[in-house]
Amino acid sequence: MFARLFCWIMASALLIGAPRAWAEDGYDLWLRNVPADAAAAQQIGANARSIVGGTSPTLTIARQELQRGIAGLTGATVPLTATVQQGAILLQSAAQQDKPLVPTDGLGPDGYAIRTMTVVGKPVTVIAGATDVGVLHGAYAWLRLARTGAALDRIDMRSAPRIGLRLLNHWDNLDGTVERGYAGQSIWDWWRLPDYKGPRYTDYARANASLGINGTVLNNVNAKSDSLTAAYIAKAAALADLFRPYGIKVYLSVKWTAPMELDGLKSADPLDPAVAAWWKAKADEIYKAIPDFGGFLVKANSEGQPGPQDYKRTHADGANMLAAAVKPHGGIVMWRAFVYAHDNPDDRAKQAYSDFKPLDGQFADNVIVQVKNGAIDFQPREPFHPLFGAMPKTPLMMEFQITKEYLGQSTHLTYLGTLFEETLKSDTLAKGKGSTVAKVIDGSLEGHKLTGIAGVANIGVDRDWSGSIFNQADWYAFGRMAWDTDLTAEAVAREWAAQTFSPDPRVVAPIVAMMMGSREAAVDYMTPLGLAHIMGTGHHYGPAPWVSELARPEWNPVYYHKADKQGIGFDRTRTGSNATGQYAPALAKLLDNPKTTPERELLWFHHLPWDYRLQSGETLWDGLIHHYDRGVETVAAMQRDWAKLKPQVDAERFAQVETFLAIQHREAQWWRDACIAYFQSVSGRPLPAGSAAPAHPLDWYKALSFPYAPGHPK
Ligand code: GCV
Repeated sequence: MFARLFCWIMASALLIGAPRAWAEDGYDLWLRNVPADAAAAQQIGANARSIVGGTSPTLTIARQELQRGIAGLTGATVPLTATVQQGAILLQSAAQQDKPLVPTDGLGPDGYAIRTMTVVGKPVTVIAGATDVGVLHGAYAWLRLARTGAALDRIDMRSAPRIGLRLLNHWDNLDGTVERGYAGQSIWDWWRLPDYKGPRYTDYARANASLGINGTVLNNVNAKSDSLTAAYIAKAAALADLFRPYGIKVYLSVKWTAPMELDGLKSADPLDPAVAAWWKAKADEIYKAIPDFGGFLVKANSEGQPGPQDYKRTHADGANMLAAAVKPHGGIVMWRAFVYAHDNPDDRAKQAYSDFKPLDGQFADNVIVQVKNGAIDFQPREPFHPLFGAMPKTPLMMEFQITKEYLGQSTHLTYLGTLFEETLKSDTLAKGKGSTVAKVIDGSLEGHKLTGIAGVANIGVDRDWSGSIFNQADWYAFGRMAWDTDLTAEAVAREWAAQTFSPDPRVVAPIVAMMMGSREAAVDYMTPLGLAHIMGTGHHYGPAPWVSELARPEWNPVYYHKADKQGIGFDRTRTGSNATGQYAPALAKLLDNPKTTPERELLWFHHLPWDYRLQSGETLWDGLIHHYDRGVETVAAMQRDWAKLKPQVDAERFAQVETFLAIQHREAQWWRDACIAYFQSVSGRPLPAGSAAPAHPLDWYKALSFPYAPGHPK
């Protein structure tokens, strides 16, 4: 045993600082179990000599994860023992213990405690939870410590999520395509389910459970009724069975007109008793197949989807009718607030608030309203959505987009942890200072018990799951920050880089630095200073600020930037569209004045002359150009920083990132040049000294077309 361990340590020592001899394709995500360096392997081994644990399906998974992880890190096989030995790991679920060794009160159903302590005179590590799933989360947390090189001999930690629902939303279609998906086809092989359950499903559950994600909405919010047929319910049930031991529930998006499409009902009016009875029977049928089914997600009266407003009913009427159907089974309804109507002339950024704010207090207690982080649509940067803090009587859940529809899709390195952190820490001022968005969604601001956060998944059948190695970090960051909204993007990036590449600080530090500046770089080369929605039509790939001829005003980029000879920006102040008036008065007052508006959101709220002076003293025009320049330069710097990491990163992943950074640099330049060419055509201004002219005339950029761009719903 010791001889084997010694050989392993020697072998892994030789590998330190050298590229790995075998291929890394990203499949293992942050759960890579590769040899730790000698000192780390030794301390892992010393604190994990055996495992004492239960035999439930979930505790078995916890034990197997530990065994697999420790074997990968140290080369040692860790036995399951009945008695406590020195250096053992004890898995303790209060649900299965008369006298838990570690108190589990306050941990809730998902939380865990890990403590180094003495049991029957022997130093051991106890991983405890109030439930088996809590223990599983604790096992993953212990492995995270081990993989990141943390000390394992003096652990005393407790961790429980404040947000109850931590879900992925898949925009996966039944035909295998993924709306806004950039990582290949859907991982759900609907055709061969429920019979064939490939290994990816289990690995998907492992990855999510390792972050504490506890639910998944399987199908696109632009839903097909077919997902509610008996055949598809059976397929969803097969997935639910696989995910259950990992603490992950299954949810479905539903199409409002399903009763008409599937069973020929005359209407989908939520106040029609026949419609309510249909949904009740459908819910009963689903719960028979999936007893712990989570509930429904609904996109209604939005972008052409049907909904209760088609019958002159409100969103609350619709949500409450569905809520009544799932309530006897303990289910919930997540009703999306992403609405804007093609016939509403008001500022698009105001429309969700206008529809939903008057409904505050009218939703059933098992309804939660799901609100995107910003009021338009997952832009590189948006101010937080004005509904946060504005509906005190209604639980609101966050919807982030992990897939990067607007942030470079599969190739750009644009770490979203900073976007998540910026939004969660935004202060709504709804109940005075400190009324952060995080406190709205964790329920603490208004005392709500039903709480949630969703991320639109970036997962597909690509071998690396997310279309690029660095896109995995966005899935990781979503899960970790959903679990603990206090985590900083930097801390999460550090964890991720250590587990995904190496805990060696010479690797972690430069990678984290690249990640931390990356989203701001994308904002700079795409939509600086609060600009938004100036990308290509439909596929949303690349720049197109000139588009002005689409049927509805709010489909056109020119609607969003309003650039002309005199200036640029959308006047959303009191004297403009008055979107500022949807924020708490103290905040609205700040946002009404360009001098007290955060400069990063300047043109979101204000239309300003090109000569307006920025905080730097330069004109708005010059500042805009400099932001574009800076964005491109930052990507070039990322390329240089990555090149230096070649000796420390395996060849396969190094090459992927190197190639994608080259694409990103080319596309950043394209964004910069196309936007400058266009804005210069309207402003008529010269470029500031030192800024290069765009590589091509404006018409060249306008002529580009991308008929087969991925992720675009046809
Ligand atoms: C699922 C944006 C996207 C759509 C998406 C929609 C939504 O408009 O471009 O693809 O549809 O948001 O969130 O419902």
